[in-house]
Amino acid sequence: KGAKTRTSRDVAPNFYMADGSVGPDHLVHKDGVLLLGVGNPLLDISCKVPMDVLEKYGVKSGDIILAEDRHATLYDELVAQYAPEYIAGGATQNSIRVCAWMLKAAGRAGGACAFAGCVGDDANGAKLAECARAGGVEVAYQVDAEAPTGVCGVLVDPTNERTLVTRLDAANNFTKDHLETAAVQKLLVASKVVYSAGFFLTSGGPDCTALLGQHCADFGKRFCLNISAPFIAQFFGEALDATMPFVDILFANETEAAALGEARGWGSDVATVALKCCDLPKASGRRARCVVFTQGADSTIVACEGAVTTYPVTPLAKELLVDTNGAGDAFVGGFLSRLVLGEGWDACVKAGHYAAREIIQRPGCTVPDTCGYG
Ligand code: 26A
Repeated sequence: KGAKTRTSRDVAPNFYMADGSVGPDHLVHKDGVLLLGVGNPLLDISCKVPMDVLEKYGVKSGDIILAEDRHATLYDELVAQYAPEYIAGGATQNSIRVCAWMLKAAGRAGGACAFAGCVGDDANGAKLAECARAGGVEVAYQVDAEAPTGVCGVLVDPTNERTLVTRLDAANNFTKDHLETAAVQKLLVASKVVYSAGFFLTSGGPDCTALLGQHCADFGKRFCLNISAPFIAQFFGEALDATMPFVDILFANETEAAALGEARGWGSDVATVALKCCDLPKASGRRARCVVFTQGADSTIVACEGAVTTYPVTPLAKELLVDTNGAGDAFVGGFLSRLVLGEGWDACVKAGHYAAREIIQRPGCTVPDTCGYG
């Protein structure tokens, strides 16, 4: 509250209403950019490993962590001994790719989704760009000549659980200046919704989310954030606090919601945590914050303006489940694909559930060529 809200007339001629007039809400850029994501571009190095690899590197099955010195040799070991699959990753970019895939099926192919983040000047960075473009995502990467493109070790253990050990490298060197370049400003101004995974708080940090969030608050767009991992709730509380006033839609899964509740002294009941998050102060008084918590195969909850709505998930037969890695990212991609089209929460959640269900039937956060949603 309190922040002065400019109208879209300040930024004409970029914004047009569906009828061609310039208007403050449901802004649509004439070039059609609907969603901009900013986050850590990573190449996933995914392998099946025995339990002793987890023990050797002191990681717990299911953990999501930033690599420390003791993980330095992990990546070479994976490459040398465990025949990895290389899959384009990075939580934010995954969601943006899934959103582009869903939008394509809705007849909005090309130019609808864009992503910015920092990669190295190397083959892995080129591979990520190629994969994003092939998926219909326009990329505006910052390129760091000094550091390699970031990687995420995805350790699939015999219990079929995934442990993610991320070495950010170049992704960690993303700077706010990059958001101020003409290439990114063009996308930001053109966008209708901006999304970052909470992981981005570890690299770009609250200065970057504040720039993105303030832009959205000023121009009546939505800024969306994901908690992404329990460690963000536990150890990046200050960055989260600084970002939260700008957040129009907050996403998390049940574990992250509980971690946030515990860190704030709200307890771990997800509905309670959701309502508490709704009530945190907001920079723009334009619309109430909406909080969306997924719970795996259990119902998704949406909290907004004091009400909690529950959306059951259709169970997937066990034998069809391949890999839950990226399920949360896919849910967000599906959800945002309907949000940018101006649809309501029911349609957003339905699309989120569809996208997540597709992605868990495949390795990593990858999509089939065609999307049957419609
Ligand atoms: C800062 N960290 C830890 C991370 C990540 C991450 N993306 C951004 N920052 N750790 C894992 N991921 C990505 O999460 C996806 C699964 O949800 C992985 O690259 C993987 O594709």
